[in-house]
Amino acid sequence: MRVVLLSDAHVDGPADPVQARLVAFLEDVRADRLVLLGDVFHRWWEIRGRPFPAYEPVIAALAVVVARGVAVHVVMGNHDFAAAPKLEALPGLWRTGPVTVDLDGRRVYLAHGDAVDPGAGVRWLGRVIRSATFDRLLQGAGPAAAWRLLGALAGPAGRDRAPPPSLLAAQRSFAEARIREGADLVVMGHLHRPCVEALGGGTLANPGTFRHADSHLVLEDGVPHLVRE
Ligand SMILES: [Mn+2]
Repeated sequence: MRVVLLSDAHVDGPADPVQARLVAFLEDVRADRLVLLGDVFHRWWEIRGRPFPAYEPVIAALAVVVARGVAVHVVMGNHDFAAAPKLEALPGLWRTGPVTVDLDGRRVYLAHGDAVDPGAGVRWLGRVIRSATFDRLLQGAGPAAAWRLLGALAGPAGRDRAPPPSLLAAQRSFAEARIREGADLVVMGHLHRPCVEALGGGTLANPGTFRHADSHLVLEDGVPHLVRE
């Protein structure tokens, strides 16, 4: 089985060239299974039940992938957690949070990876953004103002800061714990740094970022390797 895993595209609407690149990638992807490991969208919200129209081409491309018979699994990230209802409504698409799956007989733990981010600011902002009060604020503001406000909070999609060594260490020790619990392979994104490394009798992999490094991960019969375009 061929599984393609992709993370952190952070697409940001029709004016963002990465969005067109992602749509082309999705339309051409050759895989039995496609895993989108979070932060596909840089700022998703639904105002009065309607998602931002800026992302319609990506949703249409996901429907094309499903129609071609590829099993599509989306693991939510911290930038696009609010896309859950729309993604769940797409026929044939499987949406989860962190989850362990069996791929070619290997136990594979999949998560976006923001749970290991101890940044206090991120946690505080995350709680505010997930509150009912914040949703009421955005509903009242309407789609154009909500788009701008979320853009200000999310920061420019093009920004790519190197993760501090402490965060890389936190991801590693989190992965080690999952391996001790029985995972053969742990795949997490969020840090924007690609890797495939042996860890405590298992393997830690990060697809890196489709946005910046143009990288993704391929599992060929359970064996992971990084692809950089
Ligand atoms: Mn993230």
